[in-house]
Amino acid sequence: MPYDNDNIFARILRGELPCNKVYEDEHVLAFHDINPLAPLHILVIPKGAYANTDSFAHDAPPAQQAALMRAIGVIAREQGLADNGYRVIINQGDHGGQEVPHLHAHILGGEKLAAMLVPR
Ligand code: DGP
Repeated sequence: MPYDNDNIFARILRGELPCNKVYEDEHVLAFHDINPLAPLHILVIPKGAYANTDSFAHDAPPAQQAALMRAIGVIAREQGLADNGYRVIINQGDHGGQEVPHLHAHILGGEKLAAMLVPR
C-alpha cells in the first residue's frame, strides 16, 4: 500500500491537526485515541511515513523499529499500567481492521479487558 501523506496521523505529525499528546521522542509520537475503547486508550505512532506493520518491519531503520517498542513500555509505566497489565494491538490491513493508514499501536488498559476475540 503506498503511503498516503494526507492521512489523519500524518497531519497530526505535521501539526496540522491537534492531538492530546502523552509522549514524544525522536522517533515516536503518542496521544490519546479520539474514540477510547478502555479507560486508557493511547495510540503510539512512528514519526516515519510507514502505512502499516508490513512496511515498517521491512523498510524502517532498526533504531526506529526499536523505538516504537521501547516507547510502548515507557508509556505504559508512565501511565501506571505496567503492574496490572494492558493490551497492545496493531491492526494491519483489511483483514486486521486497520482504518488509518499510518502504522499505530493501540495501548489499552485501566481495567480488566474483555477477551480479545470471540472464540470460533
Ligand atoms: P485502527 O482501526 O487500528 O486503524 O484504529 C484507528 C484509531 O484511530 C481508532 O481507534 C480511532 C483513532 N482515530 C481516528 N482519527 C483520529 C484522530 O483524528 N485523532 C485521534 N486522537 N485518534 C483518531
